[in-house]
Amino acid sequence: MTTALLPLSKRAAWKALRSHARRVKALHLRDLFAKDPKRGDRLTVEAVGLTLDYSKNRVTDETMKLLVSLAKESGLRPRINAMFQGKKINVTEKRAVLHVALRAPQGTSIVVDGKNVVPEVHAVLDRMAAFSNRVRNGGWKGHTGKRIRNVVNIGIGGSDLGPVMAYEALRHYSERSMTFRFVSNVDGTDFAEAVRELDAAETLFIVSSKTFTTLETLTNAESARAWCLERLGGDPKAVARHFVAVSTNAGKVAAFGIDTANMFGFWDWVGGRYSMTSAIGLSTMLAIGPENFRSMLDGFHAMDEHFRTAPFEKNLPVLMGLLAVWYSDFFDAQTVAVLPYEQYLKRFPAYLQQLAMESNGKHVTLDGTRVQADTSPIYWGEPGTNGQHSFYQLIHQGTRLIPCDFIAFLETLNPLGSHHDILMANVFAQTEALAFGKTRDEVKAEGTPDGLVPHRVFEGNRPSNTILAERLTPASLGALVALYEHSVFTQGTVWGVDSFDQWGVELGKVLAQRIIPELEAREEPVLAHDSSTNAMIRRYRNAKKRRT
Ligand code: G6Q
Repeated sequence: MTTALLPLSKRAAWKALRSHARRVKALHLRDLFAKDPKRGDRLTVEAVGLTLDYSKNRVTDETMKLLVSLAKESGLRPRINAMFQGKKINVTEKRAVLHVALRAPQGTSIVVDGKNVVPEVHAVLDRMAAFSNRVRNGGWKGHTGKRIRNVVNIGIGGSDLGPVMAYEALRHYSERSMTFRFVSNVDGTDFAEAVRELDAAETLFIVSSKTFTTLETLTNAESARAWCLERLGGDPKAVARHFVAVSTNAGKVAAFGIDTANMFGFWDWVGGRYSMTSAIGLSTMLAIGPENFRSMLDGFHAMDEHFRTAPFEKNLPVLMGLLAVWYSDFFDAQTVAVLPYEQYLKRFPAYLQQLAMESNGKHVTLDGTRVQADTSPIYWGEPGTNGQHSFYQLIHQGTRLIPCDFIAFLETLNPLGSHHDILMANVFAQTEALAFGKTRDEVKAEGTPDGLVPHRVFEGNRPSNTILAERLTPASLGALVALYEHSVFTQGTVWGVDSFDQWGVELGKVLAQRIIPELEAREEPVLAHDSSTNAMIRRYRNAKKRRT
C-alpha cells in the first residue's frame, strides 16, 4: 500500500505547502484574528469530551486544507484501516499493531491471523480484575499471612512510563491505604529508595516485561527477590505470594521462579510504548480498581473510534499530527512543548517523549530509503505554572519557534480557594501572550525608557494548541493519551516511517553487554575500544581497586 505512494517531496500537497508556507510566514496571528472575529470558534473542534482550540496556530484555512490533502496523499485513511484490521503494519518486525484491540468493548471483533483477539483481551482483563480485587480487599495474603499494602512495579521504558504516568495522573482515584512505587533504573538507588521503608511481608512486586529478557528489569527483579527472601526467612515459596509477572514470555517467567498461574499475558502486537492498556496496566488497576480501569479503557476506545471514523478536518489526532508536521517540516521547529496545567499530569511529558520520539525518531521510510524531511520533533515539557518561572522566557522571547500544547481541565479535583481560577487564568494568559505579544508601540506607550524597549518587546506569533477537558478522570486521561497516540501515528504516516519499531535502542544495549565483563573481570582485560572508552573503563576499574 504505502510503497505505491509518491515520495514525500513529490506529493502535490507537499509541494503546495512549501510555497504556501512562505506566504504564511509573513502573516501575524494578530492580523489573522483581527480579520476573522470568529476564528477562535471556527478553529476549535470537540470530540470525546476534549476540546482542541487550534486557532492560535500560524495557519489559514488554506493551510488546513493542504495539510488534510497531504494526509490523504500520504495514505492516512488506508493506513488507519490497516491498523484497525490487524494488518502487519509494523513491517520491520512483521507485526500487527493493535493497541486499539486492548480497549475494544466485549462483543466486538478484531482479527489477527484469522483469530478474533477481543475475547482473549477480555479474558486477561477479567483475570486482572479478579486479582486486583483480591489484593485490594485483603483476600490475597503475603507469605506470613499479612495483607498486601505496597505494590512495586518493576519495569522500564514502555513497561514503566505508562504505569507511572497513569498512577500519578489518577492518584485522586487510587486506594489511599496502599503504597505504589515504580522501579525502572538499573541504578541501584532506584530500587534502594523505592523499598526503603517498606515491610516485605506486605509488599507485592509486579515484574513487568514484555520479553522478560530486559537487563535492567531482570537485575531489579533479582534484587527484589533477594530483598524479599532475606526479610521473609529465606523460604523460596514466598516468591509465589510476593511476585507476579506481566509478560508475553511464559518460559522466562517460570525460569525466574514466578508461578505462571500468577502471570498476566499480552501479545506481540502490543508495542511497549503502546502497552499501558494491556496487562502492563496491572499496577494502575490495583491502584484505581477494575471499574475505573474500565472507564479509562472506554476513554481510549472513544478516541480510537473518533480517530477511525471522523473526517480529517474534524479529527483531533489528525489535526494535531498535521500541525506537528507543519511546524517541524515547514518552519524548522525542532521541538514541541507539552505544558499540562494539572499537577497530576507531571509525568505526562516524559511519557509522551517515549511515545513520540521512539515512534517517529527514524531516518528511513518503510522501504528503507532516507526520509525526505525532518521526522519527530523533540517533545518536552513540565507542568504549568512552574515552567512559566523558568523556561517560558525562551518560548516568549527566544529566537527559536516552540509550538506549545497547553492541557487543562475546567474543574479541579482539589478545590482550594481561588487556586483553580488563578491556574486557568495563567493558561489563557500564556496562549494570548504567545500569540499576540506586545508591540514596540505598546511598550513605548507604557513610558518604557528607549534603551529598554527592545528588551520588553514580545514579537508574538508563537503558536499553541489548547486542549481542554471537563475534569481529569480515568476516561478523560484515556482519551488524552489516545489523542497523542494517534497524532503520533498520523505524523509517522506522513513521513512514511515505521512508527512501531525501535532499532535505535539496540546498539547501546549490545555494547553495554560487552563492557560489563570488562568492568567485572579480576584480571586486567585487553581493551579494544576507542581511546576515550578505554580510558573511562580503566578509570572505573582503578577506582574499584582503590576501594578493595
Ligand atoms: C517500547 C520499547 C521499550 C520497551 C522496554 C522494556 O516501545 O520497546 O521501551 O518497552 O525496553 O521492554 P520489556 O517490556 O520487554 O522489558
